[in-house]
Amino acid sequence: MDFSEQFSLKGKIALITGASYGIGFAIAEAMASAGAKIVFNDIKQELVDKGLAAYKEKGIDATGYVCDVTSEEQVNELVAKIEKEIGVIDILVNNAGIIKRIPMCEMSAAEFRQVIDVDLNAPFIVAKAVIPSMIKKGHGKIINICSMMSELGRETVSAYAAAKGGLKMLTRNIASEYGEFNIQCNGIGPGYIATPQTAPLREKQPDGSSHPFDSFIIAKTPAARWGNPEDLGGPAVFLASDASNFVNGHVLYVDGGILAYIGKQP
Ligand code: NAP
Ligand code: GCO
Repeated sequence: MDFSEQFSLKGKIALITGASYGIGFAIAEAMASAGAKIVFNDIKQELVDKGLAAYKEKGIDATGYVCDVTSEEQVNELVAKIEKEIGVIDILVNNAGIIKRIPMCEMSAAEFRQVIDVDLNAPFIVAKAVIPSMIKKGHGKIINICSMMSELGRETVSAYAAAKGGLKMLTRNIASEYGEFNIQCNGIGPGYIATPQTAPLREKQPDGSSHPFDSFIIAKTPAARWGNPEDLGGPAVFLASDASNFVNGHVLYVDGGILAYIGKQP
């Protein structure tokens, strides 16, 4: 086999959840470049339409559906519709996610549950919906978008860290339970990436100076920069391709080295 073929996604159908923009969009773009047929969902039709226009602008013939990934009924309908209209899903990227930055003792149980619902329960629901057909087909790739907060905590992100820590273990458990069916389940742990989700941490201060958190992250990252969504494309293609057929239950941190580094001395 030509070595580059190992990284090809030609003939594969990839479902990336929450991929109208941000990290999911960048991963979809990379997978499309590697030959995959892109299918995505978002919670609102207007965002699906916005995503379709953005994909078209990039020359990508993506298919988009409205689906709230926290609803098992909607997810099962989505997967059945994809299988009927496009084909069996070969690659699932559980990307959809939210964060609420609230001090734990000020966070309501409902707010905590909402984050867990989207960031942990939904990846379970979507993976459970696609695995049976992957087993029948004899292969499958599941990539869960974890986080540095799968490993570390910080103030105000208790629900998010709990969800992403759980997602790391769900990743390992899917790998354990379904590896024998030639299904590989791995995680990608992005570091701090410049997307709408982290925009509040990067906005300029009224006096035009950098946000303190922005400076903090730059000092904590050996690469001395925020990540871009495009930085995640290559790692995602690797984990979606035959090149990673013996990689299972692993979380690949794409963080510029932040998890390895104590931080620049002030
Ligand atoms: P983002 O810009 O906030 O995009 C999240 C996407 O998920 C949006 O399209 C959003 O749609 C969708 N979504 C949210 N809830 C949904 C639901 N119930 N059903 C369907 N779609 C839903 O986030 P991002 O920065 O691209 O992050 C994507 C993933 O990477 C998330 O899992 C996040 O936790 C993770 N991550 C991000 C970073 C970072 O620094 N940005 C780092 C590590 C991990 P709406 O706009 O309609 O809500
Ligand atoms: C935060 C950030 C992080 C990033 C990411 C880091 O508030 O600390 O939003 O949680 O989104 O998850 O890997």
